[in-house]
Amino acid sequence: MQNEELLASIKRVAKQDRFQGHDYYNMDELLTDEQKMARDAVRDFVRQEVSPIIEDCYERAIYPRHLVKGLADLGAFGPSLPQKYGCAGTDETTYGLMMQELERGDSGVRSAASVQGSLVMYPIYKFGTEEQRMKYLPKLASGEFIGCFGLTEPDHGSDPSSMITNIKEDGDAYILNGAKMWITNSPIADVAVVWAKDEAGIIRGIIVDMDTKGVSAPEIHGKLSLRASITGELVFEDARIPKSQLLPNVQGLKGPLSCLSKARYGIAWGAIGAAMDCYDSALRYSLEREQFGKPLAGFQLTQKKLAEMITEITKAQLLTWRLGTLMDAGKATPAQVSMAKRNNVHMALTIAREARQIHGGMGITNEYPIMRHMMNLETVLTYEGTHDIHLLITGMDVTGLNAFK
Ligand code: TGC
Ligand code: FAD
Repeated sequence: MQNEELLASIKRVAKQDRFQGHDYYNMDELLTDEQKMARDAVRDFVRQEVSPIIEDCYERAIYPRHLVKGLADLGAFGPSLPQKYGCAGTDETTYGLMMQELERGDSGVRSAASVQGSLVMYPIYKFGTEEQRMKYLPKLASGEFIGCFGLTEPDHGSDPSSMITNIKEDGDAYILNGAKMWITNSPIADVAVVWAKDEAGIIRGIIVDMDTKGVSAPEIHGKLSLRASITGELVFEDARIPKSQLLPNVQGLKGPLSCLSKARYGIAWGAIGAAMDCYDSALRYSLEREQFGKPLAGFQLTQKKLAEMITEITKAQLLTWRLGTLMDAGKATPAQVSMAKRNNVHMALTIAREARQIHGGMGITNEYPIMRHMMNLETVLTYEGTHDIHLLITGMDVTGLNAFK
């Protein structure tokens, strides 16, 4: 559990964060001034608040909860939701750029923002009543409340439609039973958006206040990835949830899946941030480190690695910027989002592995961010739909044949 003493013990290092963004195809020319300002504000926040503490948090598996206030002040929680609910009302590209910068800092920090915004606030906004929106959204936007999203179960991960968590009517309430697994932020959450089957077997979303009797959230320990993020279970034992907490405006798996489309979109941008950080570090290291009397960057094999890295980053930037414009126009399909999530996370993981090689032995230390990004990206490759699930989504989209059933 995260207590104040633990948070106060987080070490701040004075080491300079020398990251600079990479923009080989002048992508900045495609961005508005507002988009660039939002990106740069998050970049500064990461430099000042995340970089100095992240290695210590990662090593000791501490979720830097004190960052929540700063993230809220940046508008990182649900930035594209309306201002009426305490959000910034930005476009989707701005949201993406913010996720890119946060994941440049650490995938766990981006996770904190994308779960809160896309998986908790978005369903309440999209599928909730006005009363539910007013009750929860301002508090989630300001960071007063932490939210979590319960879809995955111990025996139902890639196939959430087989879930067994359920609600049964009892007077003015639903009785919720079941268990969710691998839930980001559940041990520290104030509120959970939980997906459960009703008595007709239809998947419904319900907002659960975490202090409800019969609700618990044991922490999952022993993660060797995403260590600066807190993960737990959600256990429901005859938890009595008022009927007014049901999200009335969606039924079926498309409810949680449409939230995932938003979050996967953010991950597509986020992965570019992690990749840029690895590339940036590898480029600098290879120019400064000499072997055989010249910089590593002067060897053809190193140049091959660096040239392939910046090529893949640039392709991902173009793909993702275009996806952002489709999102803003309301035209992006879930399959297009899947392609970008899958491509970009794999691209970032490949770059992290190559960057690790360029750093030689130093690459395995926490002097450099590489190994931390690499370990984090193993989770990112799996959550929000695994690498192979997204491949099958693309396969189904282009062939019209469903390989899942
Ligand atoms: P299927 O029959 O294909 O679809 C059911 C209904 O949903 C619709 N749909 C979508 N709607 C919106 N957005 C999407 N992305 C959608 N994908 C499908 C679909 O049109 C259909 O609608 P309708 O009206 O006909 O009912 O469902 P299926 O059971 O065959 O499953 C398909 C599959 C395998 C692709 C899906 O189950 C899937 O994506 N599985 C992966 C599970 C997953 O991604 N879990 C993520 C858990 S949350 C998480 O990881 C958070 S990490 C947080 C962090 O820290 O950042
Ligand atoms: P499985 O579904 O058991 O898959 C195992 C392997 O089998 C994978 O390689 C998969 O690709 C493959 N596979 C499965 N089906 C097929 C198929 N049809 N064809 C080919 N291969 C297949 N979930 C939430 O609901 N909320 C959260 O906040 C959340 N946060 C997470 C945080 C972390 C750190 C992690 C690790 C996970 C989180 N998840 C969360 C859960 C995550 O979404 C699941 O781990 C993911 O969907 C995969 O499910 P699984 O782990 O059960 O793997």
